[in-house]
This record gives sequence, structure tokens and C-alpha cells, in this order.
Amino acid sequence: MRFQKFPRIWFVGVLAAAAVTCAPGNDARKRVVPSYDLFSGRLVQLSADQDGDGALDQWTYLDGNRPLRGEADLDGDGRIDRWEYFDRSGALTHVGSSSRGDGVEDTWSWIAASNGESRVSRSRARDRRFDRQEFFAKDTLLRAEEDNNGDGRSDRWDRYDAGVLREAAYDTSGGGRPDVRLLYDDKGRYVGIESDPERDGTFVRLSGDAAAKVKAGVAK
Ligand SMILES: [Ca+2]
Ligand SMILES: [Ca+2]
Ligand SMILES: [Ca+2]
Repeated sequence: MRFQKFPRIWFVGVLAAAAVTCAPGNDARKRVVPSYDLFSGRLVQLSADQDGDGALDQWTYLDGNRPLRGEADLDGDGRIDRWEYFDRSGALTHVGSSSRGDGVEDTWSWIAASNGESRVSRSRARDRRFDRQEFFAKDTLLRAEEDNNGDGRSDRWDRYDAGVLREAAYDTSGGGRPDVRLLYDDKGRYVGIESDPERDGTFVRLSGDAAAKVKAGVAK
């Protein structure tokens, strides 16, 4: 599975554009429109026409100089396709995108890596509930966690090798840790199922009817 790299941070671009529109001799078609709070006079929004087609395509919401969030229509179809989120210090934390390009935000790409892994969150039902977390080393998917029953806790853990699913572990009892796992070979083909009904960390291979029954209970 490939991982789309973060598009360039465009908040910086907005400020740069604001500067260049004031300078003579630059492309006058580009436009940045600042908005200020009527009472405090603080800058609250920068709207920009970055591609110079006369239509605004980029909006950054601010508290003075501190960005709060941003939106952009990068392909000019009138729908937002990029969302930006900032922490309290104004640092970009994650970038939202739409996997289908239809204006519905369903993917968050996190900026900071943890233990060398970068993270992407996905809202599989596209309902703003980000219920699948994917972890990458560079462009390679390493593992994923899913919350399939909506209780806010992971109940499925996938492990990948060279981008191929090798293990899918499930919490079937609500105990917060896996008690069933499906194993796959290096081509991603199913090879067996193991169970840990006592949840003591020791899995035993199932066979026959028991394997089929447990597998039917977890495999979609
Ligand atoms: Ca434009
Ligand atoms: Ca768009
Ligand atoms: Ca869950």
C-alpha cells in the first residue's frame, strides 16, 4: 500500500503571498484578503486566490498571527479538498484530505512521527469517526488498528510485512487485547487461526470445526 506524502504546507504560502501582493511588479492576479475582528482588530482570516483565476481557493482561520485551521480547494472544483489543523503553538499537527475527492474529509495524515512511524487516520464510514489508524515506515504500511464496535478502543490489530497482511488479531471478548488471530503467508493467503481464550498471551492453533466457527465469527 502506498502512502500519499504530505502536500506542501500552504499556510506559509499564504503569508508569502500576502507579502508579494504588496510588492510592485509581481503577479497581480494572486490575491490575499485579510479579515479582522471588528472589535479587537485582530486578524481572524486570510482568504487567498493562489492560482490567480479570480476565485478564492484557500482559507486560513487565525487568532492574530496564530493559525487555528485551514481549508483549501486545490483543484478549483469548488469543493474543499485539504484541511489543516494546528496545535496551540501554531504548529501544523495533521492534514485532512478526501480519498474520493468529493469534499468529504475521511483521511488525516499526521505530521509528527512516533518511534519512526508516521500515522494516517481513516474514517471508513466517512462520518468523521476516524476508526482505523495506519502506521508507516516511509511509504510502507507496517501495522493498523481498528475500532469496529465504536467504543473508542481498538479491537483489531493488523500486522503487515512488506505491505502484505500477515496477521489480523481480534479482541472478541472486549478485554482490550487480542484473543483470536488469523495468520497469512507472504502472499497474503490465509494459513491458519489461533485462539487465546484465557487471554494469557498463549495462542493455540485451531483446526476443523472449531477453526471454522471462530474464523466465521471474526472474518468479514
Ligand atoms: Ca483560485
Ligand atoms: Ca476541490
Ligand atoms: Ca472497539
